[in-house]
Amino acid sequence: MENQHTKEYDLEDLKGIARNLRLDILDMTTIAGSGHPSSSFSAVEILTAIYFGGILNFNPDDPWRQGRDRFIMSKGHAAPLLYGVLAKAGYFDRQLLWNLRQIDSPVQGHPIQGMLPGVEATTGSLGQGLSLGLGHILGGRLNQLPYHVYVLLGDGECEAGQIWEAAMAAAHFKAHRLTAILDYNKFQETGPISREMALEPLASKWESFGWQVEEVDGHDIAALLNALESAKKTGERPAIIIAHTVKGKGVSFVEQDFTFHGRALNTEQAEKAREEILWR
Ligand SMILES: Cc1ncc(C[n+]2csc(CCOP(=O)(O)OP(=O)(O)O)c2C)c(N)n1
Ligand SMILES: [Mg+2]
Repeated sequence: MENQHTKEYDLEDLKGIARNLRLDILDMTTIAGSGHPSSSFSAVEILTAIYFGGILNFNPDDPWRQGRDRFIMSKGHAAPLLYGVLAKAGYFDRQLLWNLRQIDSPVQGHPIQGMLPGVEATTGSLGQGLSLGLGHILGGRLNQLPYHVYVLLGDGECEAGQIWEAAMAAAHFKAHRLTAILDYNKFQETGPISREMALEPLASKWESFGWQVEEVDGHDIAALLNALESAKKTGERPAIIIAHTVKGKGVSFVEQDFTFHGRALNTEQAEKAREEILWR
């Protein structure tokens, strides 16, 4: 089978991968002295489930095979997480991770398509990834390639109107192989979502747009895997998994502190964070 990662890891392995990804994110951003550690920590379990839980059909030895499943990091500022995952999956040497945000490095602050194998889209300008994902679905339909497309959205990102255009279009085009995962950490850059521009009632909004909706604890890998499996069986509807998460998850003094958005930990904070990630 082309998917090298199907059933390779059990739940304990996956939790270990998640822990190591948090350490990588911490090191990448602290070395760079900038970046988005809290946005990356928030979605660690989501990407662990997708890439290493046997959900995504991919092969780093043949990264652009036409029939591959696609993962699009629509909240592109969580690039450190994506890079950590792609290195772990074998797309490139993990030494590259320590060049985050350096001039001319392929691991820029936001993902750039064409600079690294496994990066499916240039993102960072929020709001575009769901439309890109739908485009892949419609292209796959024309080419008779039944691949699945996964798109990770931020909750602040869902304040962008293009998300809702894509939501409407995906239902209209019966994009049942499209799965969005919403990293619902309740914060965006400048404060709580409920204050900046509230999204609730969120599940019923997506349902009314014609999507299959499931809500899960976004740090529970087993629950995420179940939800990702049911998202493969939606009849004709696209699916969204609303994953309730904690921004900064794993490091107590970063959790829910939106002033850490776009701020790296200094070396002293990073040492405390490392202890917590390892032992908490
Ligand atoms: C179109 C656009 N507007 C504004 C920004 C600046 N920006 C970067 S991250 C961010 C907040 C995103 O919040 P959310 O989607 O909730 O992500 P997370 O909480 O996971 O960091 C904003 C406003 C941007 N990158 N793109
Ligand atoms: Mg958020």
